Amino acid sequence: MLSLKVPKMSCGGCAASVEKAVKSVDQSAMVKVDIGAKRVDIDSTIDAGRIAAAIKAAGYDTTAV
Ligand SMILES: [Cu+2]
Repeated sequence: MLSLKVPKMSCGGCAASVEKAVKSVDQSAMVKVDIGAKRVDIDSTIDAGRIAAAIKAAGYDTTAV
């Protein structure tokens, strides 16, 4: 399980964008977004760096939890 803080994520639209970015690198990833905590939990076999890069490419910086 990979947990990331996404400070700029503030609404459902952001959450959808982040989830879409994760799924673009791993279609079968399990993504759980907590907008209040600005946190994303991702269950995936894909390298964490690639997932973070995809989220960043969608416009959201991430930090490790
Ligand atoms: Cu938003």
